[in-house]
Amino acid sequence: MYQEKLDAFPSSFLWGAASAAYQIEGAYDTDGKGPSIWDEFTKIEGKTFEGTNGDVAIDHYNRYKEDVKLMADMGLKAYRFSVSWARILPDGEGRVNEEGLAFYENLVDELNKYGIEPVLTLYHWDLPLALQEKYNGWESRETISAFKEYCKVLYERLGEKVRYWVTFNEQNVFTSMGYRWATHPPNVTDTKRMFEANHIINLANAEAIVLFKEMVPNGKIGPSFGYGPVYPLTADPSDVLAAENAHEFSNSWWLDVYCKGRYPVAVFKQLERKGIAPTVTSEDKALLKKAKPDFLGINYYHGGTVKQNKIEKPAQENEQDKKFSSTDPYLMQPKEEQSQSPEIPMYQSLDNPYLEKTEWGWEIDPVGFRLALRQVYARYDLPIFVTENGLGAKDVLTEEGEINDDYRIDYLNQHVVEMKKAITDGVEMIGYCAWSFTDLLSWLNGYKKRYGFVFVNRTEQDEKDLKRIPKKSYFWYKDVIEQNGENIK
Ligand code: BGP
Repeated sequence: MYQEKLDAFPSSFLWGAASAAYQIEGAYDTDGKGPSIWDEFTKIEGKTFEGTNGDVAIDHYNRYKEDVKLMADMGLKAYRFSVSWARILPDGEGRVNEEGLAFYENLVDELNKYGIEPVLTLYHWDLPLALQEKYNGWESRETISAFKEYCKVLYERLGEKVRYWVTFNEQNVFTSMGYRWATHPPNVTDTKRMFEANHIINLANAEAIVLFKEMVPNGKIGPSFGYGPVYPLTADPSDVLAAENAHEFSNSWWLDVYCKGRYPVAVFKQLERKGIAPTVTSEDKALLKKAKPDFLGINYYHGGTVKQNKIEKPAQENEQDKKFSSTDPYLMQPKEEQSQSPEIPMYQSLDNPYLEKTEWGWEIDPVGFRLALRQVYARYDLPIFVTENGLGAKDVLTEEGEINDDYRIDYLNQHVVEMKKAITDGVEMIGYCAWSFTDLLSWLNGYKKRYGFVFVNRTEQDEKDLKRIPKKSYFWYKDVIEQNGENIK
């Protein structure tokens, strides 16, 4: 849809930036924090880039005041961060660690002092190790009770100070990486177990929302989902059907549960045929129906392109048939053919011939962002908070001490324009958090792949002085915020 003039961003629009505890905090065993599954996983040889881990990360735990000051100087309106569950409950349940709680309370106070809206993510992947060891983590319903306990502590302590809450970050990503591809903890390769664990997490998400409504009536809560639109390679109706299959499998499989309280039927039946559907009781169904998010958090990096399954139409060997790498989290696709692969009868993934890629092979697709916002809003009728979007790149610190990341400005600008078009289309939006505020530890890519507005002076092996240096994009975003996006064209 062509629009001659774009609507302005709402005056309350939250221009923000995001992070996650394990990727920034460091202080992995300080002040009574218990270990998480990531503390353990990163120590397994060969799992992360050059063996990087979050033991120190960017030392945000000790430097949060400096980081928040940089946010304030930029004029940031919102800051999304996650709480490390094992700081609050070192054993995942039971004993509460006051020092851990104090850290987040201080952080929130610091943000509020400058008028920066805190956006708190309850779970950004760092499950307390104790729960993994004791109950097998998300494969057991005991972990749901532990999660409720943890939520209760935070709702009680921070419910008055934090308005926006995110339950789970990218459930689609951490379940597939963790239980199917063994590229995240708990290092499992079993599709059946993945779907069972995913169902347990759906229940935990629902319980957290139900409890929130009782305890924090003035707050807003929702999950953050890694969404990507799916394109058919051609107008061949079989390819269009394949795209619908892929969409239901990669997006609706989660979003329908969050918003409609039920699984999409065609995918569920496909999993049943394969013998890998999750076990869903009637109590589960009632709980899922009861929990309604107030908004949807959308993390957008890219979508995917598919064509008809190769059983009905075997693939010809050409460049287009290159399979997606298993580390691409946004479109589930088998790296090697697993007997349990439910995708094989549904679709096959390809590169999109119209899109360029980042250095890490992620397609760059700003129009897909508008499409994502439109699709999600039309289907679920909830306000959208973009909780992540950004460009991972190798930044260079010049001899003058500058980082001229014009490529990042260009990327973000293109995406913000498309968001403005989506707003003009009528999509109700709360805000936009770029990923990320400072540079931080990329889960699997160390410090080579950077996203921040603020450079952090360290490498994989050398912690250096961890100095914070605003990049060129920092000043660009400052300007965008100041003008409430008026300068975005
Ligand atoms: C999302 C995660 C973030 C962040 C981002 C970039 O999936 O929610 O935590 O890691 O992706 O990912 P990467 O560092 O792998 O490029």
